Amino acid sequence: MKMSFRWYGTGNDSVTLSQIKQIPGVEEIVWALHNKQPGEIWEIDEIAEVKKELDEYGLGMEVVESVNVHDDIKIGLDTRDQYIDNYIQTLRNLSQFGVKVVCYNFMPIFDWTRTDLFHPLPDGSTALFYEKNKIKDDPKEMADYILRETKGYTMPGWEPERMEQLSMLFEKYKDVDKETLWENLKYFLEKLMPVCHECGIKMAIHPDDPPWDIFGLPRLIVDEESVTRFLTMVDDPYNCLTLCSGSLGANPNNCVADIIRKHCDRIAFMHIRNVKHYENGDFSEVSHRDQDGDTGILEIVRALHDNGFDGYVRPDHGRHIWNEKCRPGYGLYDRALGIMYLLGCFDMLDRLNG
Ligand code: DNO
Repeated sequence: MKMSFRWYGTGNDSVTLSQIKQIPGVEEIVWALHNKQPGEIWEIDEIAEVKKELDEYGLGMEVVESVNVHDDIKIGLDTRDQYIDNYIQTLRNLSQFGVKVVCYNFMPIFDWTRTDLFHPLPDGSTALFYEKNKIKDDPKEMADYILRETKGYTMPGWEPERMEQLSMLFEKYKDVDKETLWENLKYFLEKLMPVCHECGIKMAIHPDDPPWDIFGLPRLIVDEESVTRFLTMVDDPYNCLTLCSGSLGANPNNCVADIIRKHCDRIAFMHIRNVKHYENGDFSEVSHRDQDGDTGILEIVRALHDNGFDGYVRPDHGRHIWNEKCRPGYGLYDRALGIMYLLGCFDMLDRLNG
């Protein structure tokens, strides 16, 4: 297992590489070229710049999150082949720098969705929160809220340029039902797999967050059944998961540890975070400590450990604590605490079994 930390790049993140370097156990930076639009090729010289920065701190760049998938691929338009070719070129370029895992999602239009980015918790910190009743039919209000609250930082999937085109995007997706989306995902992955073998890069899909349909848009990777369907649909060791405990764990019927026990060999990347459920369907993100939420963090770590997980882990979102001003969910302090908790669990299991 390799511990990693997501970083948005110089000038685009409140956290610095020198701070990350001081968190015990972090070997890899989870990175991306955040200025790139879906469908654009990531050029060699742009990737080389990131490498130069990370090399200075002795931090690796083996995991990319995310190379985003162009909507035309998800919708299945004729133009998709050109965008798939570009994606393939990006994979080839990334492989020259030793990238091993590419995280992506196949969610139509929106990436992860929350209704409150700074919800107060009883201990005085704030965290990301989802209030079911606030997700109405019209996503415009949500989009405006998110753009306002991210305070200058763009949130992946909610970039202002995309949000300006919301009605056009909804129109393009109007005939895309769940089965069509599955077909388009299969088409995309089948084109990519030979290149992934050649380049040694695993494609690791991120589950849909929250794991249910929103705004009338279909969502695919939502539970154990759909994860199994996904892995068998393209049954290839390079077709993998970014298993996000917080995304799947938002549905109280999902047991993330069970999914790990069943599919550990196909998990390339773990996002570990904890969620607390409310009876009315709302949920709040909480600290990584097992007792603070309902996700079963200890069981998750145990399942990874017992099944010999050898992929990458990152603490997913953290709370905002000690008055930190940061990207929603992506501060330094609580994610660093999360790492220490998770490494404590992994180290203890190693010691007990060693
Ligand atoms: C949220 C992240 C997601 C993830 C994408 C993968 O914090 O986990 O935005 O990066 O869904 O493409």
